[in-house]
Amino acid sequence: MTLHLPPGLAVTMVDHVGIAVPNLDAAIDFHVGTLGGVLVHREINEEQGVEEAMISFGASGGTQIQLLAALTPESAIAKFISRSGPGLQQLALRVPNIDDAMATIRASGLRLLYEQARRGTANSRINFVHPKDTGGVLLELVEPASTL
Ligand code: MC0
Repeated sequence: MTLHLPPGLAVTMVDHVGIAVPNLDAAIDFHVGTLGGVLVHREINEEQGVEEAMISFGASGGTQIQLLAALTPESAIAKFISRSGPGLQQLALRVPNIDDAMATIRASGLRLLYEQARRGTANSRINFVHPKDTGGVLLELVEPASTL
């Protein structure tokens, strides 16, 4: 798959991959108990309509798995599961500055889902690029609360 990202997007790493799950506790049990990950963060994000849990692997951290459960039937996660079933829902790329990244995406003609960045996990700032503009992947841009 080719993601048609503009060359100027200053991605520093894959921040996380998001998995839509029907039952958050069961998914945490699997990722921690069976896969050996560590639950490093859990929160409810009402605006996004999700309860989410971050799973980290290995001593150095790095790319995490984000488990996403719907809070309401209108949630993007509920719609995704009813259409496609549980599974990979998004790829999140870390950027040093979300406003710069959004400007670059806009200049490239790709569709951002939000006019302004919104609050994401652990007080990060996030936006999304429409999956129809990225080769079929819902792409999240994330600026962590403290840029690493
Ligand atoms: C929909 N489509 C996807 C997709 N969701 N393709 C790939 N990956 C996805 N996740 C496809 C559909 O199959 C359809 O294709 C086309 O996009 C348009 O579908 P739609 O009817 O407009 O679909 P909706 O209503 O489900 O909306 C899709 C959209 C929505 C991406 C706009 O899910 C959205 O606003 N997502 C951003 C917010 C979000 O995902 N929040 C939850 C994570 P066809 O070919 O049938 O036309 S919150 C989060 O991630 C935070 C906490 C964080 O990380 O910090």
